[in-house]
Amino acid sequence: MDDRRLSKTLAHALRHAPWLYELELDADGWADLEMLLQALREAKTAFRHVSRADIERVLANADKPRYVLEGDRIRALYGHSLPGKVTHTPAEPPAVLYHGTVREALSEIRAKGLLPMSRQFVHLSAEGALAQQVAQRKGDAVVILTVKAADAYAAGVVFYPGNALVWLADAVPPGFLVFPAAD
Ligand code: HQG
Repeated sequence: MDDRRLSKTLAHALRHAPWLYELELDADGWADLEMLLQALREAKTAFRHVSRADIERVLANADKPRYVLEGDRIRALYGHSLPGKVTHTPAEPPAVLYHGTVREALSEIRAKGLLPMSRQFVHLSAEGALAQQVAQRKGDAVVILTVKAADAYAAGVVFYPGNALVWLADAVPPGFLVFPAAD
């Protein structure tokens, strides 16, 4: 089994297009594991023998927690782009968070702040190094923005934990962002 491909297919099914797998997600983004396994078996020949053990292995070996398997159900922790919004529970964020982006996006971000774009939430990182990795997926001219999360929270911006290192927000106005001096 190609675990990387399986992980990417999980993202497709649980974050982006469950309807293509005839999956029903509840308001918190949970899907029934058995239904997911059946859908994967039918969707791709490579997955025709996929089992719970394969999913458990992919989750256990992942570089970071993206999914949670609980009893007979599974959900993506963050990253959703579904039309219906998945519920996350608000919480107080760390004082400072980071967002990795690319230079091309900066003028828009200066004007409008961070917006969810094609996802349901803005994705923020608890560590600069993670923000760096996130941004490198987008291009070479990487820029790390510091988010004054405590100030934003005090001003009413709502944050939600995704996993230990990923935080979500509906949007972050430009006044709570620190732009690097050179940009
Ligand atoms: C940018 C991965 C113009 C934003 C990662 C980013 C992450 C704006 C892009 C998770 C903007 C959206 C999410 C504005 C934001 N104008 N551009 N006003 N506001 N942007 O992929 O944060 O590995 O939807 O800077 O690790 O890059 O898949 O978000 O460049 O945690 O588990 O618009 O996905 O997780 O891009 O990444 P994305 P992201 P996994």
